[in-house]
Amino acid sequence: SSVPNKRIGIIGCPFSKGQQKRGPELAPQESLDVLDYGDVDIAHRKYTPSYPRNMRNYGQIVGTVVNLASKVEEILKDDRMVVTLGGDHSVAIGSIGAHLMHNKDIAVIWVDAHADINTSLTSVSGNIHGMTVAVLAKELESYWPQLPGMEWLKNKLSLKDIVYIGLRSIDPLEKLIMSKFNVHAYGMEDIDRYGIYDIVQNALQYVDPEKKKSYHVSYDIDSLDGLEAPSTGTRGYEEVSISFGITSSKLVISVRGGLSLREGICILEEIYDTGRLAAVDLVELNPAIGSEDDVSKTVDAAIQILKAACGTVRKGVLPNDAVIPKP
Ligand code: EXY
Ligand code: MN
Ligand code: MN
Ligand code: MN
Repeated sequence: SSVPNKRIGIIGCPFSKGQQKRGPELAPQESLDVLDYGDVDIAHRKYTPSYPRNMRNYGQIVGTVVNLASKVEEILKDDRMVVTLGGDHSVAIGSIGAHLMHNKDIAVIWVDAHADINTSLTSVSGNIHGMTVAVLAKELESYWPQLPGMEWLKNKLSLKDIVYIGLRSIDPLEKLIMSKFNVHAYGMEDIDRYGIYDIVQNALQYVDPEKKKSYHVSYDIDSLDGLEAPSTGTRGYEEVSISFGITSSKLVISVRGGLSLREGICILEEIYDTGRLAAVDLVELNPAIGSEDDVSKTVDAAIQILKAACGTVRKGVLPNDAVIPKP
């Protein structure tokens, strides 16, 4: 049986979304060796004069993910599991890009309400966090215009090496891309049908049948139900038409029915158990959204997820060399 990596490196990539918690509370056991690599420098200036269309804040993002990528590579070279604390989901361009530079043979488990697989030409919002997978994808290269500043991303991710868990809000053109390239995905309905444990086992079997890849879990906190993790910007959105007599209007509503925290924890526990979890992103936690209670609930949820990623066993572990005290 493989020995899981107990050495961890944490890196913060706050972008403009505010602060995130990190530190000793993430260390589930005393035997964990957690090293804080600090925060990534956020690029503020425009990176390039040829700014691609429909990609908001491109200059800042392209500059920041390069900085993040070099830190992530450094941590992987130090033989530590990398924990990247976002920031929004565009940070995964840097963390997964770096993981691919370090090891071409990776498998990405993308846990999210969303597929984040829009190109700049399919995106309705122009938000790059909804394009991360498409930026990384080898098969989608010809669907993008020139992306200046992304040349460092030489080893691209094959869409065969990613599997989604927890989808519940997909744009029509994202669905088209996923179907054209046969992207493997488990939506909430699949979890309802088979249960989270079997879904995770199936996902890993699909993405890594030979059990040899280095795993990257990109965990978007909006995969959790809004009741479990309210402080996030995109809890899954859906446009609905409502009509009152002769007037009708369109309304954007938040999509209910996400993962329970227990399902989220189970995903990370099972992936940790493989002994091949090399990198985790925890993204889209936004402390500027909701009440103080909402924020602490969401932070708590994120910590439980990260503890599972670091090998916490909910039913406890036997201490070394201990005896039950007698009077
Ligand atoms: N598909 C929508 C878009 O492209 O704007 C919503 C994306 C939300 C992305 C969040 C991070 O997961
Ligand atoms: Mn996402
Ligand atoms: Mn999302
Ligand atoms: Mn287990």
